[in-house]
Amino acid sequence: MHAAATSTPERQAFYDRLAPNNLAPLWEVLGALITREPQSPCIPAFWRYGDVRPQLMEAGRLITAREAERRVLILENPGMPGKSCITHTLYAGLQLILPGEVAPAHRHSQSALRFVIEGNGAFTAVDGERTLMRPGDFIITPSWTWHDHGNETEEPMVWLDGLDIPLVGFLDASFAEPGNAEQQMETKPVGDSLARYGMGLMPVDWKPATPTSPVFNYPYDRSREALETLKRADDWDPCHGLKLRYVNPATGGSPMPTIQPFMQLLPAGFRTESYRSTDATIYVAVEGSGTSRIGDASFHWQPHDVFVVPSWCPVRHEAGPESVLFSFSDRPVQQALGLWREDRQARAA
Ligand code: 1HN
Repeated sequence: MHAAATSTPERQAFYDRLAPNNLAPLWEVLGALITREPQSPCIPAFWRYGDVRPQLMEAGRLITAREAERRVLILENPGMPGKSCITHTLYAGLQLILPGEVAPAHRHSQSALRFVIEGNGAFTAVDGERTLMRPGDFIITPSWTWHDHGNETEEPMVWLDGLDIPLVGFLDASFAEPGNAEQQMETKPVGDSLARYGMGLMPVDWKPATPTSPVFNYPYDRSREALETLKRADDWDPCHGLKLRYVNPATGGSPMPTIQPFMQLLPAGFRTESYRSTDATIYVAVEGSGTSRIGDASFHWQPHDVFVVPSWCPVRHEAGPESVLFSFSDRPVQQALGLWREDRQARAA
């Protein structure tokens, strides 16, 4: 926006005298501060599950879930090495819990989502209620809720964690507390929240006390059935195929205030039109296979692969067979602040 000012020895000498007084000239940095378009350190990135899985299993031989507290390989955006983030505002990692293991109870101000990758029937407990994890389930651990995980099955359990860690860090609002027992007392039966709040019904006098969804597991069989039924309507969005967002049934808003997840179906051979939005988005391939062009990058994905679309970077997806993609972003934050934008005619990626 603003062309850089010419540097002269006299000006430079002045800047050097400003610095000890904790002063700096705006005109030297204005162009970098206020850009015409988003300039993100986040770059398009891709993780092939077939490559990550052996290293996750190696982590399983080197450290227990108990010792690690959470045995996770962080998916670090290569544009921000060492920063523990997958986009500028969000964190993601792949977590492994082996048969017989426990990941002890704790709580923190960061909100977390889980998207289940492999395994069948290990549990996560949130505020006294366990839910069993199945592939494709979307599970939330809202801010400041107690949570622990355990695997009482015979198979390894792997899921993708998504947290708002960088965002909360930027706001200097991180708090955390360890549980006083490794596992929480079970105070509600399995399935309680879904029955109470997730069936198009609500307890008659219930009023939401927080912006967070009272449902904490959105099982894949139900999400998949919704896509299966709706695909018969045949009204494909040119940029998204058939794309649904997960909601807090009490408000219609996102399940957690900082992260909006989505589930979308692309019919066989479907090519989406070039699209961009200001919310950098993390995708997980669930079914099928395809290719996504993100800026200048091109990634061929299969189930369990993860990829990232940075803010304002044009994306096009092309499905091979019928495909399902899960994704999530910080869209609710941007919308609450009046910052979110999209462009449905993005220059061809
Ligand atoms: C966390 O609590 C979990 O509860 C996973 O499974 C990943 C990454 C950073 C901080 C807390 C979990 C995490 C995390």
